Amino acid sequence: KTALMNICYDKVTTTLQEFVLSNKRIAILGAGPSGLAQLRAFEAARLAGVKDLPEIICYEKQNAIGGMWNYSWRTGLDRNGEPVHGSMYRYLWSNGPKECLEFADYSFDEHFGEAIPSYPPREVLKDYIMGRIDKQDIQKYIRFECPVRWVSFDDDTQKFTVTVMNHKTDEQEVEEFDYVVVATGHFSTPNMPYFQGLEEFPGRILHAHDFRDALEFKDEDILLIGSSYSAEDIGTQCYKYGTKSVTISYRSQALGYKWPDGIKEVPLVTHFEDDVAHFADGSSQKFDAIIMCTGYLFHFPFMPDELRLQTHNCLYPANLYKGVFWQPNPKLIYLGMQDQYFTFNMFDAQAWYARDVIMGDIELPELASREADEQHWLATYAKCITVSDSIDFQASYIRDLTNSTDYPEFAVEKQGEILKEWQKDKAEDIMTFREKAYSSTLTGTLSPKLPEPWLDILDDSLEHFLNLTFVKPKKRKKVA
Ligand code: FAD
Ligand code: NA7
Repeated sequence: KTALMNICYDKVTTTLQEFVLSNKRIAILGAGPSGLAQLRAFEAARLAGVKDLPEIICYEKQNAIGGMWNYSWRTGLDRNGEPVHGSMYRYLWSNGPKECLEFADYSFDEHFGEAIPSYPPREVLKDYIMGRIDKQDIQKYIRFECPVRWVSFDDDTQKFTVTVMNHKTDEQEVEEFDYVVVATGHFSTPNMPYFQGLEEFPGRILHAHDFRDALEFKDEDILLIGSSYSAEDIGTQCYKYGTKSVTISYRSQALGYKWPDGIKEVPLVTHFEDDVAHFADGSSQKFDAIIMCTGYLFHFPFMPDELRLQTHNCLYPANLYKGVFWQPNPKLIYLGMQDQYFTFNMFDAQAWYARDVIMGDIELPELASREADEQHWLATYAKCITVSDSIDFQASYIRDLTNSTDYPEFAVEKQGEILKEWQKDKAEDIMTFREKAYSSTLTGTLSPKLPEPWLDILDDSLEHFLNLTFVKPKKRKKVA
């Protein structure tokens, strides 16, 4: 009798669980790599036979998936009058080895059917990101041209209300959800500083967010302000496509690479007089254009203060448990908000963890334990001094997440070592580091090399790149 009662009880609770879970609704805001990782995490559970999946709606401002990788020629406003999300430009090549961003459940070898070099151009990387998505299937979850306008949370009902503008129907939509996943990225809203005299500068003044084509600056003397990834990449791009000179003005620290003739670094601008910039070391120079490579703002205009992440670009934004769950209300989830050595595989690690929490497979501890965990990570982060420390920190953060889920193994520490090699390659020669080749930690495949110097490959299209005759690695002779 007891056994029978247990079976009945099990049935009732299972049905109840199914009922409760299948009634859960999740909003994913943004269909870039982070939002797609969240969709993929649930899809992986479905493929593994999990039935009681929640209902998901993904709201995307643009008219296609891919986020930042969905290149847009537009600047300013899009066709719906919304701020253009894209900051990517023509001729952009991966700025880190592809071996360190490989999805653990979908290798480059599987996607391309052959080995490709370690630093592919933008279109090639985009093709890979899209490759693991079933484009037909995914459309049913995503509402395109639907920028999120506002998110609120009701303490009584414990539900979020999400308001979006559906530009396709020209109507506002309001829906309730149990969880909200914010995956709207943080490299889109320019941080645009002011320097005295800018208003009199006669040439173009733009932010890296609006930079699209290096050829626009051919034969010009250009000034880049800022000294991080955007400055080094836009600077080297412009050099590659025939800019007369590139001057990089730094605030805290020079990039310090061995620059070719035609690129130099100077301290911060103090002020402008007409087309002349004056620098903190007393030097001055005339310029044709200024590109602010001064980073991006974390911008969530659709979030009320009590739900809004407020941080600068760093490896561990405060107020997020496991770098993901909003501490005061962990039903609000932020993906991909870290500065990024690792990208796509880190977004996956976060999305798999978030899925398991939503599904009830991982139980979140109480607020005090969550805060203690966050403090532990923040204290470790505070001890990071070198770039190597930071890479190790992000690798151990990812390992901490993947330890608790079924996301496939991808030797994140080994990838960290590749990132350290990447740093050395750049220090050795910033103009040739993309000619190096690394081995995939998933398949063991050693990438072939580019057949020509990166500086000489001007056509970065997918078609041209895949038609290059890559230099295959020499087979090692067997030791007798
Ligand atoms: P995003 O890709 O920014 O996607 C966010 C999505 O949210 C977008 O589709 C956007 O339209 C949508 N969205 C925004 N606001 C709203 C709203 N209110 N409502 C609805 N939807 C909204 N990473 C690398 O791994 N390698 C590289 O070489 C590399 N190069 C880069 C070069 C540049 C110039 C930049 C800016 C970034 C680069 N990155 C690179 C980092 C890049 O940001 C990540 O690879 C990745 O795109 C981040 O994914 P995400 O989904 O978090 O954000
Ligand atoms: P980052 O990496 O956030 O760097 C921003 C840079 O801008 C950094 O060097 C800052 O100097 C500099 N900055 C910020 N404000 C100012 C002012 N007011 N004056 C001078 N310099 C300033 O942004 P990036 O755009 O380079 O890279 C972001 C992503 O885009 C990255 O992942 C790439 O893949 C592409 P600081 O060192 O703080 O003094």
